[in-house]
Amino acid sequence: MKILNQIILSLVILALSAQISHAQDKTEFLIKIKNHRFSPEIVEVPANTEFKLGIENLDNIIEEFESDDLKKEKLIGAGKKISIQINPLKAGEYKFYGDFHQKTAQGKIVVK
Ligand SMILES: [Cu+2]
Repeated sequence: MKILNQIILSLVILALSAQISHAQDKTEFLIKIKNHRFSPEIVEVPANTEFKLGIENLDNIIEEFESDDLKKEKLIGAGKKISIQINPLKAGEYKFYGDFHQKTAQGKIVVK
């Protein structure tokens, strides 16, 4: 009986940890910053789906990812990578830019 309890307990723990890792397993779309430009500049994502936006700054100067449409703003140190959680979006276009290099660092998320 004790062994059966232990088996059940470990199965429950397994199921729970699988759920947790699934919850963290959201698709990440990666954008790189190089020479004060985003690559890619246009990111297509599915509508009504939670996702992560990974932004890697390959420049040797700090940048700030900013989007008025998404209401997000986050600093990315030189050579650093950040990840931003994005809640499900309706179809449409959402612009973003690098606050410190707005002339070149422009992009948009196209939600379909
Ligand atoms: Cu800013």
